[in-house]
Amino acid sequence: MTLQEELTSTVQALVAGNKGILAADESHPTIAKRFNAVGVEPSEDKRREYRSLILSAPGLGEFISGVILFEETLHQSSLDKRPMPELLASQGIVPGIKVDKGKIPLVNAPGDEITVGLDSLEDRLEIYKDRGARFAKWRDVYPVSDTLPSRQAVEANAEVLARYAAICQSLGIVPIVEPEVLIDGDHTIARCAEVSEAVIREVFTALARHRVALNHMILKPSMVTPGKDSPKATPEQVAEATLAVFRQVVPAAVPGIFFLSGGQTPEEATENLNALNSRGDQPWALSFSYGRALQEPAQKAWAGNLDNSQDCQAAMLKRARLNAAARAGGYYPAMEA
Ligand code: 5MM
Repeated sequence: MTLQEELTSTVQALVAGNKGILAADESHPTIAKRFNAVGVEPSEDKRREYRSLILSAPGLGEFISGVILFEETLHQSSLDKRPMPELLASQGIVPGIKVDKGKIPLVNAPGDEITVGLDSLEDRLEIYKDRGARFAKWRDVYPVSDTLPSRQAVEANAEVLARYAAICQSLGIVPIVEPEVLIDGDHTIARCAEVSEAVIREVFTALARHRVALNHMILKPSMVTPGKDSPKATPEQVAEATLAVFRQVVPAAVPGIFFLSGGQTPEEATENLNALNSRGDQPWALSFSYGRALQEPAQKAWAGNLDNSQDCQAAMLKRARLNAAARAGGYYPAMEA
């Protein structure tokens, strides 16, 4: 297969059916926070146990097309001693990998951060690809206030995101481009829309500058919502505001917009996705690439105890199934029961 054919086949597999992507790529500090919340002491063994459990939930591949792994997981074996990428392949799921190295303060831009990890990215991607990864993910983060993010942050983060995406495609790896506009704060939905539009516009300007093929990438943005300390918007308001922005700035050549959950509850994230998919045909597939909103109930059910394996897997499957229904606009709250 040529590199172009590889990219096409991976994108098609990721966007297929009513499926979405599971973000299971928490760095060590983030997964430690999640484990502490359910009373589990974080360790390499516990991370392996938990991730092996959710990834082997029977039938997960019916609703999940791809999983974003953290580097450690890509090299681990499941509880039944199969390399994790092999376990995913047996479920019909494409393995992916988070490749950014986190954020640092952006010099001369107080309050803003820049994502790092471009150094030696090619070498790391070759290793990840040998191990089975077919797509990658890089996340930039933008805080929202009256003055943030600064213009420097918007431009600098877009530039690195585009360089990452170009490098991935040159090696036959599909880039997931994740500009996360944070939900923290008390801003209005209108302010979130304004920031989202500026951020995503700049991202696509940089992607064009670096000649990234838009048909061979996936966008993973935040939905347009009010800040978490402001009154909530209804799913219909979120869908309307989100589509108003995305129709202005996301080219139709992009095959899929796979939203992050960003601090929404599992139920909210599903309802909002359903509202997005209930507003008629759009140029792109609108799906999910949730971390917390897919995993929170599974983590609670597991609570660090293998005796809870079945409940943990059932909780994982339930959220995956309901979000797949939302991707088709066929979710209704009674399905939660
Ligand atoms: C799963 O969390 C991912 C990794 O975050 P850290 O590097 O900060 O540990 C994160 O990139 C995630 O993929 C996205 O933020 C989407 O996850 P949510 O939970 O917002 O849906």
